[in-house]
Amino acid sequence: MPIAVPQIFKYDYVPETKENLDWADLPTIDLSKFSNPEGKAELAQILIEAIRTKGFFYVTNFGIPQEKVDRQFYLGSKFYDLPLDEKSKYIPDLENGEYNGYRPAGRAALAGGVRDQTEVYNIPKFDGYHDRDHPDVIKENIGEIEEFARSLHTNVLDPLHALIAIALELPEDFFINLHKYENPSEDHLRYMMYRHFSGDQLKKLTEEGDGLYSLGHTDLGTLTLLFRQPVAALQIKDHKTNDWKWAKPLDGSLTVNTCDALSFLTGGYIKSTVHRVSVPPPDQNQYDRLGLLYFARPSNDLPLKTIKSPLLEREGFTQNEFEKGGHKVPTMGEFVKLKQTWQQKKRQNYREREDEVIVEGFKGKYHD
Ligand SMILES: O=C(O)CCC(=O)C(=O)O
Ligand SMILES: [Fe+2]
Repeated sequence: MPIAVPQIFKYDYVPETKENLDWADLPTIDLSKFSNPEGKAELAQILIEAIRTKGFFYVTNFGIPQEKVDRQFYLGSKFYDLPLDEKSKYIPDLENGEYNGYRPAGRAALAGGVRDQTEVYNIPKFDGYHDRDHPDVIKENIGEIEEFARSLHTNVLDPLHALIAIALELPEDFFINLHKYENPSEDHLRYMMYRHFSGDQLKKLTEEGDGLYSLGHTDLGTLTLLFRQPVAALQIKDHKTNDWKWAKPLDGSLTVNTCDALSFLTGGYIKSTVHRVSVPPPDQNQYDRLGLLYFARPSNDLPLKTIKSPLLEREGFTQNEFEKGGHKVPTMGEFVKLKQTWQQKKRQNYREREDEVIVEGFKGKYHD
């Protein structure tokens, strides 16, 4: 009889940086206050202020045990341990904007003539419309992954969507209804691996280039959830000062940013937050950086027109870039397809495809 060997499922995080970085000062949404009416009203105000001034905020006390998060990092690390041949079986038609499955490193041209070393594995929403095959390590744990993804929807996205609706003076379930889990949408969970650069490559990237793993960009959905990431690399562009600040990992928290769809739906009242990923500080640049993210998006059939809200009307946010320019308003599904196609296309040169029209009224941009 084989002896049962206890399995160690903890993913080992790397030590935090000791460098004195210019950290962003971000507000926190403590969801333990969500269950009482005063707490909820207070959170709605903190959230809208955070979104309007910073575009990034932390969320704490969302009721998902740290062990479940650690397990996801562990599964992500196991996926990235697979040989390239095995992972490559799951590459979708990236050139035509497909993004669920595996994206290998080397598709983006970074500064200094260096190619990216970032791998992505996207697992779509379990809504019955995204049937995909996975390698064994994912397949064998798919029930747990589904439960985790659904818990993000219930424990994090639903309350945040309620708070945004309250702040915009809309019925509490307004955004929740646009994101119903059972409706087809392009939500996905992501394991992301930034392999570290060393030697010549690191030198070229940081000395000849701008030292960026990914250029300044906005995400295309509603909210992006990032699990605590001890390797400092994410930088946020401050809405007011335009300075780049580092996002600090905070224990037991999620870092959340607002994205394109939320900006379209609110006529630009909520901005899509610009962020980028830098080479980590010197005491961490020898580590690979594993990320765990969730990208939330409204239903595919939702037209991206400005919603009616008493607050938006009072403040004069009644048209987004499609409406102002007299362009056809795309649905969320159309917008995802077009922006993903722009994003996923392989680049031969740094900053290729900048200012390309993605949809009439919206161009592809790298933000400095
Ligand atoms: O890795 C990160 O911290 C951010 C990644 C990101 O911005 C993205 O994948 O859109
Ligand atoms: Fe992003």
